[in-house]
Amino acid sequence: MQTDHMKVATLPPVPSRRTPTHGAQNSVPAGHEANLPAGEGERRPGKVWLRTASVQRGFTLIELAMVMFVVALLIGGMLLPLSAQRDLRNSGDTEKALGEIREALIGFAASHSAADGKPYLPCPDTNDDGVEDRAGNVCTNQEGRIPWVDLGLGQTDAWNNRFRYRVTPAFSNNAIGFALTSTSTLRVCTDSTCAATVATAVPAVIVSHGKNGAGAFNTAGGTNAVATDANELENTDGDNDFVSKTPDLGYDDLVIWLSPNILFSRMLTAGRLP
Ligand SMILES: [Ca+2]
Ligand SMILES: [Ca+2]
Ligand SMILES: [Ca+2]
Repeated sequence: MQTDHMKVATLPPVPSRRTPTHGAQNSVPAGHEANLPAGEGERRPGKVWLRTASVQRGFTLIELAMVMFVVALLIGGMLLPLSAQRDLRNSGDTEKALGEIREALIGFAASHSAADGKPYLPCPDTNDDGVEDRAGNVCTNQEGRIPWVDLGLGQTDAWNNRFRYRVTPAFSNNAIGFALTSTSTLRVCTDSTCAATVATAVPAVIVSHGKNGAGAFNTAGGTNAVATDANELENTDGDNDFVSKTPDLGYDDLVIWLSPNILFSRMLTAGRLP
């Protein structure tokens, strides 16, 4: 007679936990065994492979998105500063050129004698040849381009427009030169109303019309379209008032002037006055 112990011993064997029980769905497809860590496929074949593959796909997409995001940031972050850097460089180059024009005007006065032996400043160039234009002893026009040939300077600002130059009659007559008593009515103001001034009685003003170039003399011998900004218009309307102010959306002109005191001082140092 068989005991209970003997009956159990004759039952069909229980499948081992190591044996796959989920059929072909959970088994490792042929050829993918190499993706499993060493020994992993043998211990936990189907479930391990599925989890690993799905996690890898997810990270790949996230990483791709992150890389694209970072690249977009880098490109956007580099382009803006490059454009800003170019504007800064152009402004810096033009400011340097304006400073050289001012020095050259002083040098011209120190080296040129009017008929009375006194110094004088050059007249503006009015026909775009870089040479000053006179009618007899006075200027054809008190305002025009800087006479870059007479001054030995570059022809344009960084935006390829001419520099505007206005000079006072009392300082540009080559029969009667200027003296310490000579005065000017040229003014540089803080805005187009000229309620406040930056400088008064200046012998000469030089203007670069900036990046927008509005109203500037161009290299084709003509003039660019006039400005719409009131402060910029003040620098092209041909009178004795100019505006020098902080740049804003409408105003980007660069304006310098010849201080009468510096001019007189340099003439005294050079022995040209009194
Ligand atoms: Ca000329
Ligand atoms: Ca301008
Ligand atoms: Ca004006």
